[in-house]
Amino acid sequence: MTQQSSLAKMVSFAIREKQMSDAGSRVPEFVSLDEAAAMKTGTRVTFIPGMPALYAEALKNICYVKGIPLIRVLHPMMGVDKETGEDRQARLYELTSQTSIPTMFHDAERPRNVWIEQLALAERIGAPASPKLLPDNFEQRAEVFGLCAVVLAEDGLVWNMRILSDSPLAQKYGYSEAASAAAPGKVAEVLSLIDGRLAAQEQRGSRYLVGNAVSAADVYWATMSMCVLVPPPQIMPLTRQNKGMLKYFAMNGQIPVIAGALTARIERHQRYILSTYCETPAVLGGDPL
Ligand SMILES: N[C@@H](CCC(=O)N[C@@H](CS)C(=O)NCC(=O)O)C(=O)O
Repeated sequence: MTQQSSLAKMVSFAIREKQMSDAGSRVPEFVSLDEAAAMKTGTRVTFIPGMPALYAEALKNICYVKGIPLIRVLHPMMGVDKETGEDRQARLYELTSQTSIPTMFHDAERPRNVWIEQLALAERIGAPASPKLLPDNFEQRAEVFGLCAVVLAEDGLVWNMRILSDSPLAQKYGYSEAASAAAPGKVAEVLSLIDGRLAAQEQRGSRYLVGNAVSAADVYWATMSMCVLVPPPQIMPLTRQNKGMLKYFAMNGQIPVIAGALTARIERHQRYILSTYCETPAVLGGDPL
């Protein structure tokens, strides 16, 4: 081995050691919903430890890009408490008039429960030097919101992913045999739209979905695309809690019409955005495997 290559090896080993010890030391703490609701300062977002619930994971990534420190809050699970018989989400409903994950509190403001409001808040409270995720240019902003909506809003990619098969969650999102049968085609249509955009952008010399800079569309898309394209553990580590979910996501990506629409370009963009702009390996809490 030459002196140079052994030096390079030592440096890369040192970097890896640092990354591993960073990841190890970043064991996140979670406060309870009641504690979060009582706080009058800080940005508090609900999570399930060990579980990259997609909208929560995406909001975490958005806040990371915007340099917003987060206080993590335990999102109460669906169902009833075995001991008291009470609805575990009653307090969440009382505070937010809904139960979906994540909810976001900031200082003493009203809670935000929907991605479009959470994004606007993050853009407003982000660090001054952080990237603008909603372009000033209205034409580009329309593109960013349009792309986000076909991924995150009703009847978008994630919505349709949730009704691919029947489950209590699918029932909440309007599962029916007909809707479920149409879902893979709709997921594939969104994938083709994203791929077409990335191809056109590549032609213009841009690695981003809109314009020449990272936007909310890149961060949301790169995160939500995990539901059909699971990144490696260096980006999304395995935990006892997410093992089943990641397996399910990988299976979604194997449904023929979806597999046919997934491209190397989509994969490259996902990996680039997550590893360049977001915290990786993702810090999830829970029980790492
Ligand atoms: N409310 C969010 C979406 C978050 C969401 O749909 N979360 C789902 C899981 S993927 C959920 O928690 N659903 C259960 C519920 O609404 O109680 C939004 O529209 O931005």
